[in-house]
Amino acid sequence: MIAKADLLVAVLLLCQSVTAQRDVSVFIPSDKQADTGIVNLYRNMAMLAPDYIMIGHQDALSYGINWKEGIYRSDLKDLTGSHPAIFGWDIGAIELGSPINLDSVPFNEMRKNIIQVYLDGGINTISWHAYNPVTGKSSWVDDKNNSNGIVAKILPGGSHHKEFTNQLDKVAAFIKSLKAPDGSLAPIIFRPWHENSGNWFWWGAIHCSVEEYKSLYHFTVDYLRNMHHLHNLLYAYSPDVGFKDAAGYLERYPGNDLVDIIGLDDYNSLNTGQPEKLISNLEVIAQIAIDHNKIAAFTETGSNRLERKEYFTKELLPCLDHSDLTRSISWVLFWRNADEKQHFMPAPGHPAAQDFIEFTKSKHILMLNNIPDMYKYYKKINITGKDI
Ligand code: BMA
Repeated sequence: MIAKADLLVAVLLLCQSVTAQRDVSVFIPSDKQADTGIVNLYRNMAMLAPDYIMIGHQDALSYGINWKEGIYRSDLKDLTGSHPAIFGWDIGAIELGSPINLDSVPFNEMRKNIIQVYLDGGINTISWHAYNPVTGKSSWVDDKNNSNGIVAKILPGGSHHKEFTNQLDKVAAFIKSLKAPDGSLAPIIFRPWHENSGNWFWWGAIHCSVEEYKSLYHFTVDYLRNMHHLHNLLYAYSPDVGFKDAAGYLERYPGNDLVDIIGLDDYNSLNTGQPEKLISNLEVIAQIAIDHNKIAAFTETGSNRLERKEYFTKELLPCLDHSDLTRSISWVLFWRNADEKQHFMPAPGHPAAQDFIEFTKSKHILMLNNIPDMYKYYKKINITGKDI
């Protein structure tokens, strides 16, 4: 007869071995012709995902709360000694032929920084606050209550399809220009048509049907992948909050052959005092990722100005570290440090600075100086000083 204690040990061992035995060879990018850098990046992210969460910051290298040089400096490096592991960029306005993006970041400078991040083994992710190809206005709509029907007009057969493909040609030209000295293109996690469950962008839920949204995403991937032969991209899908379960999240999901990252933008849950809502959202995306051999990521979040000084250690970390599922989120990206009025990361001297330093000391949290070159092949990755 097996003693109860032995049975318990056996069950515990079985549970522990789930992560250890994870077969990362099943993590294959949705692009079957993906460049080696992308294949290795995806595999390495899968290897780290069960135990570690990488820190990301939008426009980290372009400017900080009180500086604007754009010379490979970041508020996080000034504060902690390391840049973040994930670098967020936005190419909104590239489609207008503008030399600077919607937040005044020069594209020439962005290109240099993206290539340098790649050479340093860090991860670049690009969002796109695309201007409206029909009206010429910004991504944000004037009327959130009524459908604007823009998506229908830019799909194949629509009155403004050509304007849309012109936009995509400019996006493709920028991505093709991200060339390292060895001729390889910097691997990029592209995150188009984000926060589509809200109504604030022209591609939002009220403005297009489920099928139109899926067609928009499908057309975008297909055009970049097959027309422009870009194989240095992983694609992130990142709706905003509002879903209750996997079925809700997947309502507008474009499809497994188009998406690599199961993302979430959530500024709402913690800023309205609902950690249980954030935990539930993260668990939903983590489980979807596991079910489809994909990677889950907290693609946008933050607390503007960090007025709750212990936001990182007392609010966010307990949610990220809540369960095996929440811990399996690959990264969390905080929005940009525009100035004193709008910033989501502390700089030295900020009231939340010490709390962020403590947060980065968690054994689950990784910055750029913790991770290996993400474009190389490893059988196993050991993170020094962060033993799990
Ligand atoms: C918003 C704000 C804006 C910015 C936009 C695109 O959330 O940060 O100031 O223009 O994102 O980066």
